[in-house]
Amino acid sequence: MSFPLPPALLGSRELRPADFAHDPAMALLRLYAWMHVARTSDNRILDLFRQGLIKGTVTGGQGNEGLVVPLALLADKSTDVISFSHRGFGGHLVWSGHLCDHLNQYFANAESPTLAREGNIHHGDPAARSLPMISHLGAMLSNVVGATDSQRRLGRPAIGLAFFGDGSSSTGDVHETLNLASLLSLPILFVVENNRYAYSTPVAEQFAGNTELWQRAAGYGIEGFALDTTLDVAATARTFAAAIEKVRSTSRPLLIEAHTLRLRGHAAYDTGDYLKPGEAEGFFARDPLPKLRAQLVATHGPAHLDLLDAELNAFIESSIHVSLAIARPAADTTAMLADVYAPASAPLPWQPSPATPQNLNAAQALNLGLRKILTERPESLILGQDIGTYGGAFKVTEGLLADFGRPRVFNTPLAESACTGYAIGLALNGHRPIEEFQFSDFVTEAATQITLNAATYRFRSGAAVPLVLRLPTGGGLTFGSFHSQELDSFLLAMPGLKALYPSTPQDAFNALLAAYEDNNPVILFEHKALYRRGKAPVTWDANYRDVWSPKKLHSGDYATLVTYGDMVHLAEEAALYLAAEYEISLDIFDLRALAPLRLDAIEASLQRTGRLIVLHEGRRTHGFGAELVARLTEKHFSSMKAAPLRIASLDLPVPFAPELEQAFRPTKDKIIERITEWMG
Ligand SMILES: Cc1ncc(C[n+]2csc(CCOP(=O)(O)OP(=O)(O)O)c2C)c(N)n1
Ligand SMILES: [Mg+2]
Repeated sequence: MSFPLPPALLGSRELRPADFAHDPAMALLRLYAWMHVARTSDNRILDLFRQGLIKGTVTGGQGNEGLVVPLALLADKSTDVISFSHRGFGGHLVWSGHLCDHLNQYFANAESPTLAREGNIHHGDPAARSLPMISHLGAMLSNVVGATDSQRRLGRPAIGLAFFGDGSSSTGDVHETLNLASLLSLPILFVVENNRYAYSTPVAEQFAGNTELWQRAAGYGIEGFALDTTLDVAATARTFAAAIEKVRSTSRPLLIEAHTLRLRGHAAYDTGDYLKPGEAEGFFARDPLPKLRAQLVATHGPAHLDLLDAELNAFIESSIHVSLAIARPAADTTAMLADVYAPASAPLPWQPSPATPQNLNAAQALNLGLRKILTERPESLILGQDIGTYGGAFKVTEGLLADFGRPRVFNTPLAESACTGYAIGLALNGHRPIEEFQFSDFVTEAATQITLNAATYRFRSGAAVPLVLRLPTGGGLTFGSFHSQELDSFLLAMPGLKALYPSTPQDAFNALLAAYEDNNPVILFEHKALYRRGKAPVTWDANYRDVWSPKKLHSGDYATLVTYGDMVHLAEEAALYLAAEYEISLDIFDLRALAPLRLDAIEASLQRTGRLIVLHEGRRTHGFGAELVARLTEKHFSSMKAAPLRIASLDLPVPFAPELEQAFRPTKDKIIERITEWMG
């Protein structure tokens, strides 16, 4: 269905500082036209919600147009990066697409830009560097920082525009991101949309002491100022234009506390009964849109403005008409499931090196892989805590900074959430970051970015996030509860993540290359005990992608044993003992890829042996073995000769003392004991 032709005044989405000098009347009319369309559309969206034609809820931008429309018009849409907040409908309209595209999102129809997988304002246009929001406020700021850095690295004079509310200013992500942007000296315009409320909570209940949010800028070593965007739209636009220019030319972040309005409450369901008497009327009295209109009436006459409004309103109504007529999407679960991951990519044109095998431990194999990637792939970069001069807590990145330089190998502050969000932004714009977590345990700090942002990106926006997260994992080293965990089932309960878990130096090298070239966020679990467990020959392996499938390590007929990581080696030792003492042999599989699971070879084995043993280091309850056992037995129940056996760690926090930790996790002796008991 074709979309209605927009009125001529909406033909331009640009506003330049020079426009105010050359044709101030036209500049004001353009601002007014976009603000009016934003306001009226937001109001109509609220009506349509109340009529039941829009589902979920709607968080309107009424009152915020005087902030977001000038900024969107002034930004360079051909290069800048932006992520609007839930008050940014007017900004979305200006940035890209037809009004109908945005309405399609609200109607969640078959032409919705998120394929109706997301609702209301949770859309964007990643191809045009408008990064869609997730609900978790503050989370998108670091994405803007990453994508802007990516643009700059590609030689483009981009800036980033990142919005957050007064309420959101309390999140850790906002703090982490302001610090990171300042540290990396990136050109980001941070805009606090201060409407003095977070849902029903007034600013007085949000923060104490200095409530001037712009003054926080000094703490990050950046400039900041406050601006009341409710007074005079032209003056606001001129101030924003100067701010954009400054950020672009200095490549430094800037924080603007923009005082703004929330005219229709928090969301469609908000009754506003927490407001003081007369407070809502006070908001409307400060509304900049009628003031701008009155100014234009004085210059152009009332009839001109009436005509303009009528033309804009007719466009809105015909756009609503068109979008409403588009059918709701047919529920296609196959298509939805197919879109959780970005499609398989062609292998990268790797050099066949090293051609001669090198005797390396897993840490050295990973270092070799990182070196290969940095040498052959200009879009790669490596970040993490202490990975620079120090070479990482486990020395996996040793020497890389010296050889490849700080722009591509750099230390990050203790800010796992913002650093992961930053890596997501880089990945969205064509870079391929590899992020090292100092210990896998610290992924909980970045849980939102990993599981809700990166992992869902493809499904909800179509954009790929090629990102490698390296997680030094597992226990057995007396590191205690917070440096020893296996978080595989915790992370992989969320859709959209891939995961590899190598157990040998060669597999570690191969897994790194396979993870790197994948167009999805891939978690590389690196067991800390394996880093220096022993050396083995490592070489270029043309079949490196085989790490996405299990590897059969041993053939036997009594049972099928599935394991991965450090446990692979214990399983092999236990199997030798069982063969010698009990004369039973096992089919042993090193799973290697935890997501997606490819179980064909294991299933064939299980059909033959009829007995299943799953061994892993993670805790038993909700452990990864529960999924493996369920999948394999529900499919092959009729071939099973015995109940499946799960060998895992106890349901405890990882205890510290060596004796306690040994009691917690599987050991060779316990594996033998459990299997022999099970054999009866
Ligand atoms: C991290 C997080 N916690 C809670 C919420 C639920 N929530 C949605 S909007 C909102 C208020 C946000 O206030 P503010 O940042 O000032 O933005 P405003 O809605 O006023 O524009 C809350 C609490 C959320 N989206 N994200
Ligand atoms: Mg607010």
